[in-house]
Amino acid sequence: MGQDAAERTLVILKPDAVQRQLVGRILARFEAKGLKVVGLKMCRLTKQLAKTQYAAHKGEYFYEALLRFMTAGPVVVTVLEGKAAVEVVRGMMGPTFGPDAPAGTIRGDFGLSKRFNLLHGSDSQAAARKEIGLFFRPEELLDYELHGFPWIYDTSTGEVI
Ligand code: 3AN
Repeated sequence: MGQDAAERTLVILKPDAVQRQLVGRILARFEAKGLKVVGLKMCRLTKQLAKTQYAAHKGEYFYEALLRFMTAGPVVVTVLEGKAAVEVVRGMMGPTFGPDAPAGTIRGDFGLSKRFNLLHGSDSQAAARKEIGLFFRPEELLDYELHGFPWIYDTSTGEVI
């Protein structure tokens, strides 16, 4: 029974999450959900990497502020794997800014700013593939069996349900 059929998504714990020492608590939520951590690193975005990551927002009134924010300190970047990982992670993050995000979501529970919003999660499978490639070399994504897997999903029929 393989564990590798699942979807992957990229999550960036942004400079405010690192500075507010929320990295462990946020990662713990994803782990507790059953998502599998297959890549994890701490780094600091260069301006060029931030521009590439946020190319879609070039020209927006908040673009320069977004680049300043994302390059202001270290980030933690992780690749999470699981069924419907992109959608599941987006749901756990909540709407873009904390004041609008319902309690129970990460942004809703930890954020108050309309600019600093704690984390990024890929918004589609295509975006996930692209973003994972920006931050991780293939050999930095670890292939391993998660022992809890048969209790996170029902695998008894050979399918992952
Ligand atoms: P999300 O992070 O919820 O996917 P998007 O994709 O709409 O949000 O925007 C990407 C990033 O651009 C957001 N994470 C946020 O940091 C920034 N951003 C979006 N809208 C604004 C805004 N009105 N003011 C400042 N930053 C913004």
